[in-house]
Amino acid sequence: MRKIFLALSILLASQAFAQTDANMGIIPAPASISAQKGTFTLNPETSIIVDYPDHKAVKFLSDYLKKNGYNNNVVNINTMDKKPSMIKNAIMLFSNVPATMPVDGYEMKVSADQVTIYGKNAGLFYAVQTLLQMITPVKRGTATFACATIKDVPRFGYRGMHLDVARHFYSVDFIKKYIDVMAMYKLNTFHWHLTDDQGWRIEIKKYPKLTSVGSNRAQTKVGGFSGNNTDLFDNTPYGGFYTQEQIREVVAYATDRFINIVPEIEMPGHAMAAIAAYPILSCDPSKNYKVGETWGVYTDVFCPTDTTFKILNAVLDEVMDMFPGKYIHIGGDECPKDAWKKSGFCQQLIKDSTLRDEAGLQSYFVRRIERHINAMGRSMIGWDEILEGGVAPNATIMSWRGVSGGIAAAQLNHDVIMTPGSEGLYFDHAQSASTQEPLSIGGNAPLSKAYAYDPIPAELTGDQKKHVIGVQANLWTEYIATPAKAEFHLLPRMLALAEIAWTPVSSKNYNNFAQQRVPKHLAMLESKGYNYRVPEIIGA
Ligand code: TNX
Repeated sequence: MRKIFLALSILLASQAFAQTDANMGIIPAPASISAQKGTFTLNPETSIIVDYPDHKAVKFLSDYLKKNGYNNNVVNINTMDKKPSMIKNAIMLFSNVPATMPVDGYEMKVSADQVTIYGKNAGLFYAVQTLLQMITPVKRGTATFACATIKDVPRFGYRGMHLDVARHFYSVDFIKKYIDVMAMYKLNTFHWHLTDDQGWRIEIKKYPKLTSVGSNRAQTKVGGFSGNNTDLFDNTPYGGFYTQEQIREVVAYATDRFINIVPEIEMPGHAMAAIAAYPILSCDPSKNYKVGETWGVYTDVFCPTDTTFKILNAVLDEVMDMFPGKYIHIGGDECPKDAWKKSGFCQQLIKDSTLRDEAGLQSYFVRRIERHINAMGRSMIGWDEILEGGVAPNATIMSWRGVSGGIAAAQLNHDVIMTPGSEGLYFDHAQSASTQEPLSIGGNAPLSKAYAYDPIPAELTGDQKKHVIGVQANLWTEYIATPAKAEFHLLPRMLALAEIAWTPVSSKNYNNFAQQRVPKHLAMLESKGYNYRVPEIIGA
């Protein structure tokens, strides 16, 4: 009997051991983490001690604690005459750290007596995100944290999540909720796809028709894609746009969470909404245009005339005024050349110049826009089609049609952001091959596929690899019309994105991620009001 009991307890112990999560529930897994015995208890007497009370990370933490029923005061260490090492029952956040510490890295030690955290700007904020993932509530005002030592720094400087608000519009409140969940997982770039054939969603004061006309479509094609089910229209007008004031509000909200916003203004293709508002932007201004009602690619595109550049430069000036970040995304994808082939102006331009053909004309278009963006002190990003006909000299390339565009661009010494649809980073795709998946576009991209992707192509040399500045996943919304469906497509795949963007390859482990950490996070996300898809967990 005793023997059996012993065998049973060894079995249970070994199972418990097998289930010990080396990453302590944290997503993305930290670069280095070691668990220690014991816990720190946060109770109503615990002080939050800081050396910079106005730090965004401190504000974020104290707001969080207040909202969740913890009433702890923030104390400035400079008003105390105790050495940090002597202080007990305190969570201490210090931003005055050695210059050698990376801006986005942090160090954290949770021991039974105190929690100490060191980090600069973003680093301190990421430390707070980690800390909040470690919290185990006990009762109102009291929680525990498992003891651990963490030293963390992201693998990539650009960790992006995209959202298409052109095909379907999302409210400011939802954009903030989207930014919130990005921040929890240490993503730092929100790529806001603001214009497309089916809608122009950003107010431009100088060209008011861009929104008064361009933000409204008469109806939406409901089902199918690219020519299928063309009779399925919903007969319902659809519209929406952000005022400049709302945009600034969102930019400030994101900045408080160390998220930079990259606005995308599509050109020369995906431009029907703008052309419907100002036909002068097209190669045939006498035609009647309307804002796109079906998905897919339209053959009417911006015409490379001086008038077009004058208007687009003025649009970009207002955009750059609203978005203070380094990058402006100008699209550049899927630009059919039909209209340029038919246009006498374009054909003459090609003849009179060294541009050999329409691909050269696209390159001319993008280079001319880049000159304007660079002159304003900013950098341009374009989808990988901008490599065709000669890449603009300073452009950063987003590789979406597989990884080949990214490889080619890095070989040309251009910076690259990897966002390949073929590798599981198109979150508009279904999450399995099952017919039970809701209507979606372009194959399927399960959680495991996104997780397995390594953004650095093996084909590159060491120096070329340095041009891969980061990774991004995209959420196109042709078939995603509601916040609930957007979250269903986003989660939990965005957690895999966070881990491939942050965690060193050597620390990645899909079983640990999917079996031990994701379930806990989905419960937490659900409590915060997020929808998600229940993933297939191996072995569960
Ligand atoms: C291609 S990805 C597009 C988008 C569509 C998407 C659908 C890219 C640069 N262009 O316009 O929404 O496919 O997956």
